[in-house]
Amino acid sequence: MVEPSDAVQIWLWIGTIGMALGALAFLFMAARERPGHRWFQTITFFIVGIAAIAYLAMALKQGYFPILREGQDMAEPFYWARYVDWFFTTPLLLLDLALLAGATKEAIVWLLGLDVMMIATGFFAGVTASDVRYVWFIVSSLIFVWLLWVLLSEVVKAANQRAPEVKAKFIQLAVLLAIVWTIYPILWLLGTEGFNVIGITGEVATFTIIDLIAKVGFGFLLLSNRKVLEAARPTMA
Ligand code: RET
Repeated sequence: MVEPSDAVQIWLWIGTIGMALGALAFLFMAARERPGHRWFQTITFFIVGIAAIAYLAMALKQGYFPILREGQDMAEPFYWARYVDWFFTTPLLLLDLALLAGATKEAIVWLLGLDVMMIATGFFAGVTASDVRYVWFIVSSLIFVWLLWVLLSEVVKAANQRAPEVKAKFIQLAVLLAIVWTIYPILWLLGTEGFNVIGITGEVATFTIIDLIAKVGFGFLLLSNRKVLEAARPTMA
């Protein structure tokens, strides 16, 4: 690896533009609502806004360093900027979902705490050159399973108390999240962090697509129905 290839760069620019357009759309949606009535629009704006920054850094050939991993014969870029993005944005995605469900504050702390632990251990997996990275991968994956369990038990229980249209929106988004998020560890294993079956271009391309679905797609689905958002509005302020 000398420099990221043109194909990698194109995907990173697609990610940057996609996230930036999403951020603009959600900012606009937030601006249309009264203060105190735009929690979901605001949280979702920050999710894609932060991702746009991470993608811009990567597209500008920043936020990575080359790493030669055990079992591979060539150094590959390790994009640490992704993990900074995920560290802040995955808790916000879960917060969106937990507020929609009307989860207890305690359940929210569990969900976000587990998520932060999953990303931190995932970062150690990615940054480690030796096969010790698979130890971190397993730890992170176990925390991920725990997180999904909290989401599908505790948080679903709260959502069951909601009005039918809020509950239906929650189920739709929770299913999308559970499916799309499960692709991340699989892609990690297939990509350069793991066994490098698909190569860096395949990895960056697939990450871009699933990141856009997990953030912009999720955001539009969540924000598309204002009646649902108003019914689920947190009453903190
Ligand atoms: C890693 C590798 C270690 C094992 C596991 C992972 C899970 C990552 C996830 C990331 C989700 C990212 C999202 C980004 C949106 O743009 C760190 C890949 C379990 C679930 C939703």
